[in-house]
Amino acid sequence: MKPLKGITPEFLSSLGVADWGYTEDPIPSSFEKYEDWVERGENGPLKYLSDHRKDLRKNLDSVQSGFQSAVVFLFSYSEEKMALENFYKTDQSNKLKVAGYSLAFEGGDYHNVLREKMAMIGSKLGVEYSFSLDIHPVLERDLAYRSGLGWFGKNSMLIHQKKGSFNMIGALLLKEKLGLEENEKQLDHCGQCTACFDICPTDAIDLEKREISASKCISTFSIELFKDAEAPAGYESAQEIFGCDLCQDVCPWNKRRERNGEIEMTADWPKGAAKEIVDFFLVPKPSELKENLEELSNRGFIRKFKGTSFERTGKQGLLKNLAKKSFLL
Ligand code: B12
Ligand code: SF4
Ligand code: SF4
Repeated sequence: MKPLKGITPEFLSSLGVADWGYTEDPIPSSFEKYEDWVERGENGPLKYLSDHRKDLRKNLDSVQSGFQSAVVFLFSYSEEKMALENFYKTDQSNKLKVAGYSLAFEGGDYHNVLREKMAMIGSKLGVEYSFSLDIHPVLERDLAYRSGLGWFGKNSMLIHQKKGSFNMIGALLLKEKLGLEENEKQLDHCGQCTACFDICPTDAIDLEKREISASKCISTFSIELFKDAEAPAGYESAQEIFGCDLCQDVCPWNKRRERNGEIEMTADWPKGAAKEIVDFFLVPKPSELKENLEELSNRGFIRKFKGTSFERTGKQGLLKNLAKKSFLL
């Protein structure tokens, strides 16, 4: 990783930055692809992608008025993801699975954690900025693509050739140019591989179009829907109860890193809220987990999981996820 305007790579790494890129281009290269996807209804229940906020994604100027440049970061959670995978192999594990990002950042909601980290970088840069971090009407994979941070995989993940795809994307949108060198855009390295398509339990990936159907993706059902809803076919027997990493687990660009010993194991994992989540969701027998969740009051749930990714989905949302599992009927 290169230094960023006098900020050392060591400092950036200490914040979990796997790589960063820079672009002065406010226009996504794939807006038409996104619009077509939405027009075909592939956003399913995610209405914020098709309402008035859709067109805001055409130009970064709608999010940062007077936009001149963006510094884009990949925040890695490969280390915690590897620790989680190792945990799944132990006798302690109840064999249920959750999205790796939810157990990274010490179990804290990445929106809060990464915002703080980017604010530290922003203040070192000494510039005025606004954030783009998931909830903003920005095509963030495209922003990372045009900053040279990766290519769009067939599973639609932004994949970095050296750092894989277990990275969250965050950006500082600036009203001035920093005049930094822009990386070359990364070429597609999926080749003939179809591993993500082959593994997806709900058939959510369209290989040719290189997109996913949000209605069929386990992540939509299990994270974004808070009340009773129909589960996508294939969900009932999958081990995933909150989000899904399957199409990344099998990706050779993640596996290669693991095989080559490039991922440093997090020694002290899980800690903080991550430990609370592991102990509650990933240790008790699935039927006990369901009972424990039912017994917890809504307030008790919020107290226990405040500041984590589970807070938003909530007790009812998680009970809905468990209710659709065939092994719990
Ligand atoms: C809506 C959303 C979802 C939805 C829909 C996902 C989807 N694929 O659309 C659901 C709930 C299913 C979801 C799931 C997940 N998500 Co999500 N999600 C988003 C969100 C908020 C918007 C994405 C969006 O606009 N979708 C519309 C589709 C059409 O766009 P897209 O998926 O970005 O795909 C673009 C590229 O694929 C590109 N493209 C594809 N092929 C080609 C080919 C060419 C030639 C070109 C030019 C372009 C191109 O065009 C598309 C439009 O830009 C973003 C945050 C953000 N503001 O961007 C996070 C985001 C995409 N999610 C993220 C994550 C981590 C996940 C999960 C891994 C979480 C989990 N473990 O459960 C899964 C992964 C599922 C998957 N395989 O995509 C990260 C991805 C990081 C990365 N390295 O890619 C993001 C960027 C959040 C963040 N700030 O880090 N997510
Ligand atoms: S996250 Fe899971 S359900 Fe969604 S596309 Fe990937 S493998 Fe399929
Ligand atoms: S699993 Fe294969 S096809 Fe899918 S994103 Fe990774 S390299 Fe591309």
